[in-house]
Order: sequence, then structure tokens, then C-alpha cells
Amino acid sequence: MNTIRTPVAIIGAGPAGLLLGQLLAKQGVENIIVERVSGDYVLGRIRAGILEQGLVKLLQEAGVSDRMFAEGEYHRGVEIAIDGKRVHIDLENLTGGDQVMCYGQTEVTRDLMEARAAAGLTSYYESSDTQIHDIESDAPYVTFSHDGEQYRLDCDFVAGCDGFHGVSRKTIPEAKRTEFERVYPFGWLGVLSDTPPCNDELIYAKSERGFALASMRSKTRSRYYIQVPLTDSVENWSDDAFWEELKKRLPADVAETMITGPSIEKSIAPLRSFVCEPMQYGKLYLLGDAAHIVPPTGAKGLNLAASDVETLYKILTKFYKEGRADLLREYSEKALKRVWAGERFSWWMSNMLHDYGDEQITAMSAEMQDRFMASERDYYFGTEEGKTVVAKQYVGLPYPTVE
Ligand code: RFL
Ligand code: PHB
Repeated sequence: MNTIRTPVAIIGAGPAGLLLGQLLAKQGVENIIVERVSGDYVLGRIRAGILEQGLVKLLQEAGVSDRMFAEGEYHRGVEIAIDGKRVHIDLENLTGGDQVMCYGQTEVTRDLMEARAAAGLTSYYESSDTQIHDIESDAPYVTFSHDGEQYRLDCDFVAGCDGFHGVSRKTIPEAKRTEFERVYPFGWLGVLSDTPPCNDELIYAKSERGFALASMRSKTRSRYYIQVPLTDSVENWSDDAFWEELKKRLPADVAETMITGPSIEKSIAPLRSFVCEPMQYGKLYLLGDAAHIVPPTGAKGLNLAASDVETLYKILTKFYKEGRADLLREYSEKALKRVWAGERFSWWMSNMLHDYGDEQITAMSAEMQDRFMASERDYYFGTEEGKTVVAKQYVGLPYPTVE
């Protein structure tokens, strides 16, 4: 057994774990990351594309923003299309100057991985059998296997950044946590292609055939999604079938000029709203997807992970630098307030923009539900006040204060 001592053991090298590690290290708080898969595997997962200003600033603070500013693109607005009718949400004007950054999660992760390697910080990729022990004591530790050897990390705190299927959340005794979950009756079929985006800004489209999203990664790479039944599988969708269906759901003028090409990635993601309360237990703290999942409609998943990271990073920094032990117990309460706001926004945007068929959002007839959602769309995408409500949440609500 190799026994190593580190102040903070971080489980998971997704964006949450890597960003937390980088920010803590900048403050002189050492940490070690344990990751189940390889770095290449992590980078192969195609996920988020939209970063709120809060995350942009945090990446700057972590010293990993150069490539984002050079290659990413600020978006001043976003489009909503309802049955072919295009509505522009002017994020910048409606929020008093805020914009969102279009830069892929893959690139954020790559930048963080490179910075971590350059700083000489320790990460154990391709580790197995990670277990967290004695979190209720003052001497928690993490064990895992790596390269045929057994490791033990003695630490002060464990940061559970290991996503929805990780071990961290499950380490909290069942009787001590409450999980809230809503699984939606559809998923998103996503396609990545080396074709120029069909529009300068993202288009979230609601049509009679279901939801579609036109997004992008760069001037030459597009990312598109369509709502599909949960029972569907990728094998049912040839590239041609995908493009044909996508075009039917986007506004006609956009579809007409859209450039299509071979897919370089195609996958189906189920949609889920999930929250685990509390987000801390003993010396274990949960961050990002380990604690909460949102449907991607509001582009909030990665951004919620970022606000968790900022909150815990500030609390731990104040603990180590100023001896502020009192803040440690406040993490969950502070983080959860913003998490629920993001959950509510993502749920609400999903409700307004998807076709639910006969499925009930709340207990009411499908016809009545349709009327409610049509009225929501009229107000929130049709009036200045409504658009302001959407814009302020889309660009991101303020982070919790730690003082
Ligand atoms: P991750 O990225 O899942 O990373 C967790 C890491 O932990 C590892 N792990 C373990 N390591 C050690 N031991 C174990 N036992 C472990 N078990 C797991 C995993 O291998 C992995 O590397 O979680 P993190 O860091 O919390 O980051 C969260 C984000 O990835 C997620 O919220 C976003 O991608 C969600 N999301 C979006 N968020 C946005 O803010 N804007 C968007 O535009 C957006 N679009 C999306 C999305 C998610 C999507 N999918 C596929 C779910 C679009 C899609 C399609
Ligand atoms: C993406 O580009 O992958 C993306 C953008 C916005 C969303 C979800 C996904 O709301």
C-alpha cells in the first residue's frame, strides 16, 4: 500500500474536479485527483458548449483562459423559434451588458488538464475501486488501485466531483440524504459535424415534431440536437435521417441554407432533473453532476458545477489561510440555493420547448398543459419583461457570497 498525505482529495477529473484542483493549487492548497478513466476518454465526451460569465471569470482566475478568449466566441443573444417564428432574446441589452461564451466543455477540460500537468500536480487516471472512508471522522481517507498498486490518500477533506454515476454521493448514508428526481419522457439525439453553423447565434426551436437545438463549437464545427423518444437508439438514425428531421424542426429559412455533412459524433443523452440534499456530509463535499443534474435546455449543467467549485474553493481557502472553520458547514446551504434556481430554470425551459405527447408535466390534462405552455411562451418569449426574465437566468444568476 502506498500511503500519501494531501489536504484535499478530489474524486473525478471532469471540469469540476480539475477546476477545483487548479484554483486551490493557486492558493497554495495542495490536492490530488483520482479519475476512473483515461484523460483521452474524458476528452472524448462531447458535452456543454455555453459558459456563463461567472465560469469565464473563474477560468481566468485559474489562469486557463488564454485559448478560450482566442478561440471562443461571445454571444450577445440567443434565438427561440416557435413553430417556425423566430424570436431574438437580446441577452446583452436585457441584462445590462452580460453575454455568454461559446466554448466547448472539451476545450475547457483540455486547458485545465494541460495547466494541471504544467503545474506538476498529481492526478491518478485509470484508477479503479475508489472508496472513501471515515468521512464522519477528522481523518478521512480514500483508497484506490492504480497500475496494479494499492493507494491510500490521507486527507482533511474529500471533494466528490465524480459525476452522476460516481461513488461519492453513495458514500453518504442513505438515511442522511434525500434525492429528488424527475426523468423526462424523451432524450436528446446530438450530432457533431465539421460544417459551418447554420446561424450566428444558438436557436432553440419548438415545433410540432418536437424540440431541436442548433448550436456550435466554432466557425467550422456545428452541434445539433433533436428531441427523441427515450426508447430510441442511435442505430435508428442515419446521418441523412437526422438532417432531414432537424430541418423540419428548424425555421424554414434556416433549414434552406443549412450546410450538412457526415457526423463525427452521434449520441443520445437522457434528460433528467436531479438534486441530492445535503451536498455535504462530514468531511465529504459534493460538487457538479455528483450532486445535481439538469436537462440541457438551459445550458446550466457545467455552469452549476462551476458555482459549486467557486463556493467550495473560497470556503476551503478561507479555512486554510484564515482558520475560518465556521464556513465549512455552510457549503451545502449556499450551493443549493443557486442549484435549485438552475434546476427550476432548466425544468421550465424544457417544459416550454419540448413536446410531451400524453405525458403530464403536472397533474392536468394534456390539452390544458398545452394551453399553459403556449401562454408561458407568449409571455416569456413575446414581451420585454418576459424576455428579461429568461435573459437574466440564461446568462447566469450571481454566485453565492462567501464572507
Ligand atoms: P463529469 O463531467 O461527469 O465528470 C465526472 C468525472 O468523474 C469520473 N468518475 C470517477 N472518478 C474516480 N472514481 C470513480 N468512482 C468515478 N466515477 C466517475 C468520471 O469518469 C468523470 O471524468 O462531472 P462534472 O465535473 O461535475 O461536470 C459536469 C458537466 O460535465 C455537466 O454538467 C455538463 O456537461 C452538462 N451539459 C451542459 N452544461 C452546461 O453548462 N452548458 C451546456 O451547454 C451543456 N450541454 C451538457 C450539455 C450535458 C450533456 N450530456 C451528454 C449529459 C449537453 C449534453 C448533451
Ligand atoms: C451544446 O452546444 O452542446 C449545447 C448548447 C446549449 C445547450 C445545450 C447544449 O442548452
